[in-house]
Amino acid sequence: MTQTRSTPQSDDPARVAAFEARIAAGESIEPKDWMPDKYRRQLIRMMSQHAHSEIVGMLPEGNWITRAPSLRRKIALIAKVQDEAGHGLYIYCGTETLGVDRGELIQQLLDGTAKYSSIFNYPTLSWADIGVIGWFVDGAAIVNQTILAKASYGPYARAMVRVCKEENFHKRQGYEIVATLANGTPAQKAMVQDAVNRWWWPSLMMFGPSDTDSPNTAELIRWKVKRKTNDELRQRFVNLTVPQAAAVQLTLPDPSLAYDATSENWHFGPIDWDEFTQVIRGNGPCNRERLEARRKAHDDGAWVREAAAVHAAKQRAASAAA
Ligand code: BYC
Repeated sequence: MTQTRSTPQSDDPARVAAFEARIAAGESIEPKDWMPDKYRRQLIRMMSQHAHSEIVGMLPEGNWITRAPSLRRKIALIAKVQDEAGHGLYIYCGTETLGVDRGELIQQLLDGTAKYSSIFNYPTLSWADIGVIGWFVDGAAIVNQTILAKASYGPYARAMVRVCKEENFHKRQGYEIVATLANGTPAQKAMVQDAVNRWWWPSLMMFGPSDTDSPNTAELIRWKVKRKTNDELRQRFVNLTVPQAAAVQLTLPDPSLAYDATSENWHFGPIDWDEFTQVIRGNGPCNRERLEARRKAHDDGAWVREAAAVHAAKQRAASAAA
């Protein structure tokens, strides 16, 4: 703990006012700067959920590495999944700048007490799902994270710059798979349309509850962690994706989709928030499977952590003796 780190007692109004003036002036908050305890806790909550999402997000696509239809597709998919591991580690590092230990955060994930993105609790049933995940899920992530690259907390904002560069590649490889299948045989076209039908609504849920039901948004916007609300980002994603679907002659599964020339937005139908609530409470189609896979990976990696700890202890002893 640094001396500048805040405690609940230190959140006196004068310090909070000075902090908020820095935020209002567009300054970046850095790890050793004073910050209100609630700002720190909000960041730890959001960043740790984000890191967990990247790590759990490897699983649905990882399932298809052995079944990719060509060597070229396999290489691209391995690289994408590896990038996601990197994003997770990068964001865990960012979270540690706030004074938490990543071991503690990972334990919360393994215990089932931490959240991660709802989207990764859906199954990948066909190769087309890999294309649609790149197009929709990475596409949604880019919409969300391009804005987070302007977040008030420096380490998180900087992490997002790099992450978004890689997500752009992920989205393109996904859309290219989709375009190839959409221009393929009738069976391939049916397969990709089926994947679009299954992933569309869960992708809209990625942006979180509607603004009226989002307990954290107002505070995060005030502190410029979030720069746009959940509904604003969801609308942007829909506006970007509708023409992309038309370009590959696929149909988004929403009969209410209609262009509103006044607002220049694509109006969309109601989201099934009951489904979203079930998924984030642990009752989605693959929640249990995902956590079991993470626990197994953690247990299988125990020997690596032990060896690394022994190595680090030896290094410390050697430098102390030198
Ligand atoms: N899933 O007040 P709200 C990726 C929770 S991975 C689960 O609106 P907030 C990728 C929310 O946490 C990208 N939970 O919250 C990887 C809160 O619960 P708590 C993941 C959700 O924070 C591999 C409660 O609902 N992206 O790109 O203002 C392959 C109320 O919500 C979800 C990020 O993590 C959800 N979808 O806004 C491919 C981005 N939505 O904590 C791609 C960073 C909401 O109060 N995070 N909840 O118990 C964010 O931008 C924001 O945290 C959110 C939610 C927009 C997600």
